[in-house]
Amino acid sequence: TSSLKETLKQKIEAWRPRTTRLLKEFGKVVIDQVTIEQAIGGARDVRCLVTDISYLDPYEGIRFRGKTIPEVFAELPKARGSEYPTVEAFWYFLLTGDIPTQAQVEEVMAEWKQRQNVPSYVFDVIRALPKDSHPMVMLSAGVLSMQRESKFTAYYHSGRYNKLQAWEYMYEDAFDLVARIPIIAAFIYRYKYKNDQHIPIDPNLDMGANFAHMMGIPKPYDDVSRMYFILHSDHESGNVSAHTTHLVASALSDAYYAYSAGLNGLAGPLHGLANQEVLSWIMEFQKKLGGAEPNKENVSKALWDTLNAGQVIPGYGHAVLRKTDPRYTAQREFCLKHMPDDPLFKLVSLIYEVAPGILMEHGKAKNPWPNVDAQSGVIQWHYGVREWDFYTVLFGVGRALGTMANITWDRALGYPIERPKSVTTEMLEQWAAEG
Ligand code: NMX
Ligand code: MLT
Repeated sequence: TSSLKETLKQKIEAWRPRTTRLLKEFGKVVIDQVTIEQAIGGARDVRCLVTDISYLDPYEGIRFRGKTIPEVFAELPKARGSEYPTVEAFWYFLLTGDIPTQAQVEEVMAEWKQRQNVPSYVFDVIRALPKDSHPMVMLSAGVLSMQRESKFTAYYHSGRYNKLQAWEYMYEDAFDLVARIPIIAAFIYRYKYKNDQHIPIDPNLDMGANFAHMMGIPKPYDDVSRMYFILHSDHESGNVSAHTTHLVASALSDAYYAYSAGLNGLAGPLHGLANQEVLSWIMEFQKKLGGAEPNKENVSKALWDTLNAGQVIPGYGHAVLRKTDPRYTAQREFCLKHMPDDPLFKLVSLIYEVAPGILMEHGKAKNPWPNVDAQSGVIQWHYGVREWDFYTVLFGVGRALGTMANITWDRALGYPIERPKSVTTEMLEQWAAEG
């Protein structure tokens, strides 16, 4: 057993009594109540999920294992000559809550490499799809096709399934999946946009650097990748991709079934696809400008046109956040340091100056501030990934880290099948009449 799995085992065994005690001694303690508005309105703010991997405060934003984004970037071991931690170090941290030593990171890296062999049929499955299929379809289908590899499913059907040990098999699948998904993503990119010309894995590189290498993009795209995957990894449990993954896995479907489903949710324009929508909005805006300089007036007019057409401003608003997303800020800081004069970055900054005021005046969105998606595409664009329908695939590679850590812990803590109760409109009307 690797030291990561051994550490995880100790953490899990130490944690289990906390969950058991809460259930046995305090199971009936009320932590929330549900209003009609929440039942109809997408369960907003209803506290009914538990995760220890990350927590989202509306004003502060995300904390991964209790640490803010700047703390994560400062404290985790970095790749040599890099400004950002390795994804491997972050994976160890998400799973265990501990900052790994350099030796532990190296061990995770070695294990990661052993797990990153993508079966060749995955590429056949992707090639069998119509080439104009959205890259998220290719990613989801590629992930799903690996289901036959599942160690968890084999264990479930082995006749010796033990609830206390099930997490070990989920962990095996989860780790295989996170190691393989960047290879599949890079394959999709080169298949779809680079004449099907591929660059083999470099076994000497960490995950971020290897992804940049396979994409065919020089430094600092390795750091862009590390930053991007870490920032997109997790956003507590209620977001569509994490929640879907958790829900599907709660039926004891394996990691491949669960994450393929999660990716399908990520592909919605109100969720992860918003990063592609931001770029397409900007490109449409520039086309309409016809070479004129963007300024506050023409940006404001374009934003109002979008709102008046009944559409959302992509990259703005959030179901939980009530302030600028710190993931937006982290990427903005990267831009200010590495690409301050990029014209697209300047335009994104100009939008940031006017959009919140317009959304406030419009008066609908509860949060007028930008989210992660408003700032991520411009960095990809700058380093040459201009095929914006690929951007959500990058989100999906990052989100695998959080969701896979979560479903490993779901099994470790024995969370049951998720099955909330529904009611009818008539029942709501009756309760409304009763006050
Ligand atoms: N532009 C225009 N209208 C908006 C926006 C926006 N950016 N955000 C919210 N609204 C509207 C929303 O459509 C709703 O209108 P109506 O009453 O007509 O249905 C009203 O404001 C109230 O919505 P909220 O309660 O503020 O937002 P909700 O929690 O329902 O939805 C989002 C959250 C993120 C889905 C929403 O803000 C949105 O559609 N944003 C644009 C898409 C986007 O950037 N999504 C990415 C989110 C992050 N991610 O990566 O997943
Ligand atoms: C996410 O990262 O999942 C998004 O910000 C959406 C959310 O948290 O609801």
